Amino acid sequence: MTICNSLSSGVNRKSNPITMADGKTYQKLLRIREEKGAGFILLLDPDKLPVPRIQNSIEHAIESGVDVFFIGGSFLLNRQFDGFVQEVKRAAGEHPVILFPGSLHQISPFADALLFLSVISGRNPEHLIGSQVTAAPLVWKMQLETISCGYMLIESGALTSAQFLSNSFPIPRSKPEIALAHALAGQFLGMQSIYLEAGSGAKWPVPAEMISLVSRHIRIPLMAGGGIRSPREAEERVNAGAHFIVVGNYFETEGSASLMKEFAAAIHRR
Ligand code: 1GP
Repeated sequence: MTICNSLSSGVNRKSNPITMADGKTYQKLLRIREEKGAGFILLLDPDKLPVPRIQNSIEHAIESGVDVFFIGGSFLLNRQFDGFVQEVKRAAGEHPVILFPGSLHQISPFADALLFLSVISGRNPEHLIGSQVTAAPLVWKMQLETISCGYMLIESGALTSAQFLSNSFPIPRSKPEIALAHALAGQFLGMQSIYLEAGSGAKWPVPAEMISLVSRHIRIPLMAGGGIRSPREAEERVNAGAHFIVVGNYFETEGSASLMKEFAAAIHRR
C-alpha cells in the first residue's frame, strides 16, 4: 500500500480538522487573546511532573488563572506519554491542551492540538522542514489539529538546550529588526502563530523591545517564553505586545505554585 492509500483509508475529508483553515483550539486561543488581552500558558514537562500529581497541579493552575496547557520537553524519558496527555486532558476540562513537542516522540492523539513548529530563526533544514515531513503522516492519521508556529530562538545569555539541540544560531537579542523580518516571513508563509523563545530556564527572557517591534507588525498571535521568573517580567512582555506568555521552569521549583495567581493577574489585561 502506498503512503497515500494508507493515509486516505478511513478518512472522511469533509470532517478532517487538518483541512480546516483554523481549528477549534486555534479559535479558542484567538478568543482568549480577545477576551483577556493576553493568555497565560503553563508548560508541563512529562519528565518533571509525576502522573499522580497532575490532577492537583492542574486544578491549582486553573483556579489561579492559567488559560492553556502546553505539554513538551527537551527529552522524553517518561514512556507513558499518551497516558500523561490523557491525564492532563481529563484534568484540564475545557482548557486547551496543546502539544509543544521537543521531538517527534511527543505526538499524541489525546491532545486538543499540536503546535506544528518550524525553527524559522535557524538554517538547519531538519528543523525547518525535515522533522515536519516525518511527523505529517502520523499527525494526519491521528486527525490532530495543527497550529503552525514560526518558532524563533532568541539569544538569551547562555547556550540553551533548544539552541544546542536544534543546531542553529539564535537571533541576536540586540537585533529586533532581524526578529521582525523572520516573523513577517513566517506570517507571509501562512503560519498561524509566532513564538519568541529564549529557551527553557534561559538566563534572560526575550527583550521587551523585540516583542514590541514584532507585535506592532504582525497580526497572528505572538507567544513569548523562556526564562520568565516573575509576574513583573511577564507583565513587561505583555505590555510590549505579547499575546501569550509561556512559563514552565519557574513552576517546577518547590513552593513556586503560590505565585501563579500573581502571574495570571500580571498577564491578563481584563
Ligand atoms: C520553554 O518557553 C518555554 O520552551 C518556557 O520556558 O521553562 O524557562 O519558563 P521556561
